[in-house]
Amino acid sequence: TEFDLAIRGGTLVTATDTLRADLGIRDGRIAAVAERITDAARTLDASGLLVLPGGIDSHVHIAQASGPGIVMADDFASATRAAAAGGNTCVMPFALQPRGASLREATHAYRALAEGQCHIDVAIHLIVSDPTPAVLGQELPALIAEGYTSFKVFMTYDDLVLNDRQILDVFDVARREGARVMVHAEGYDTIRYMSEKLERAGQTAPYGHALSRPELVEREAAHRAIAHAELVDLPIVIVHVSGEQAMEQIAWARARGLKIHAETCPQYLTLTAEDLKGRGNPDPMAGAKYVCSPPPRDSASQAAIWRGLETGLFEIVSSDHCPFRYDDPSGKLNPRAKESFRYVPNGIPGIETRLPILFSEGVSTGRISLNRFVDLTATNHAKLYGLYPRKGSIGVGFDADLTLWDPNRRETLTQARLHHGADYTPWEGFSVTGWPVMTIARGVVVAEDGRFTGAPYRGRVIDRTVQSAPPR
Ligand code: DUC
Ligand code: ZN
Ligand code: ZN
Ligand code: ZN
Repeated sequence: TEFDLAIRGGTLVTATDTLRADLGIRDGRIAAVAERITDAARTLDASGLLVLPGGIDSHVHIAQASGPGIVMADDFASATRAAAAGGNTCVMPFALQPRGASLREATHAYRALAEGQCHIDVAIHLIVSDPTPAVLGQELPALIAEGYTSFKVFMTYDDLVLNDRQILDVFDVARREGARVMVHAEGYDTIRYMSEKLERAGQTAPYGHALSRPELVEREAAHRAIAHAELVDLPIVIVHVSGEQAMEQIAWARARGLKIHAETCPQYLTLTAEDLKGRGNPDPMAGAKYVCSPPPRDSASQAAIWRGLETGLFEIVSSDHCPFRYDDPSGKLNPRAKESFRYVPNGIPGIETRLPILFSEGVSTGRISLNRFVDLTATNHAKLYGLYPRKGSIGVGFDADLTLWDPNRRETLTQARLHHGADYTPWEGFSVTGWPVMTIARGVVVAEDGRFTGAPYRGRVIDRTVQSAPPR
């Protein structure tokens, strides 16, 4: 037989085209796109279904430390299982450099956690928290050359924040070495000022988190990051943009001819700051389950984010999956979380729900096209982070990373059906139209009907090369 697998009768969707064709898969890659493919060891009938490039989630946190004693509630096995069930074929988590530690050693230790434990492919970003001369001069350039071609910097958090000079120095290395930089744009000092003021006034409940980080905190940091990027002449990605004020900065920068990329997340389309009040749940900590940074805003912000998706201001939608457990007697949740919003770990789970939410709220409602959906959830991720043209689209030579999607299937999101390590979903009871009915990772079925199929760990840790990073 010519092919290992044929996918027949489906409608192929890429970022640019929608067409009726069969796919022939050989050795984990797409070997043929043709009107009719017959000579295959196994055939899948995709009639009535969309055949999409598998989702790429380029912003997820897996097995990452989050402050003293707090670790995220997913390891590579559970996170990639959840990702696959949600229609994804590649995720990009972060190797975090703890302050005072070697970035190289932290990265290699993190990679060791991933090797042999992934159900789908993984590509690893770095987080630079301590740009010492050795990190700037040797470790970071060496790691970039080794295949870790993207990294994130933070403008807030006690144990992650870089000052302006450090940001400039790190940007400078990225420019010289051809790496992609992601920026968490929220101002450290503005947040501290607001947090202390709220605490003095006794506003310590989870909702205080939203009050402590008003939109201007994000706007100011976005502007500062953009100015630093202009000074160094480096394109950057501003991640998890939550509202109109940061969007205005990005639009302003682009009008000046600067290359500023932008990401948003489903939480900024579907949640609001009001959710941090706990949705009527009498448990005073119920709102903690919606604490993420930046915080979700209001319905006007949601509308602005939708406009940004329609106009192309946003190029990618990621989950920013950041899972914690709340009913946890073992104390992984910092016991001080009850004391103040300041100690509630920041982040919400979403690796498994990103695609259904964006499809349902975006495509099924007619706000964005199918092709735009594919661009926002797969193609642009691959292009921005050096996975293209190996991943991110459908065509001869691409990895056979595919999601068969039923655009009409109606489902209700619920924790009981999810595979992630968190013990809740912020979207409990959320109805969606459109569902991943099969996920195929390098030619092998890894999830069916929103359920992980139990295949062995075939996911690889992918090294990238700066040459395969896109032109600016
Ligand atoms: N930033 C992230 O990117 N993820 C979770 C928490 C945060 O602040
Ligand atoms: Zn190495
Ligand atoms: Zn962030
Ligand atoms: Zn994140």
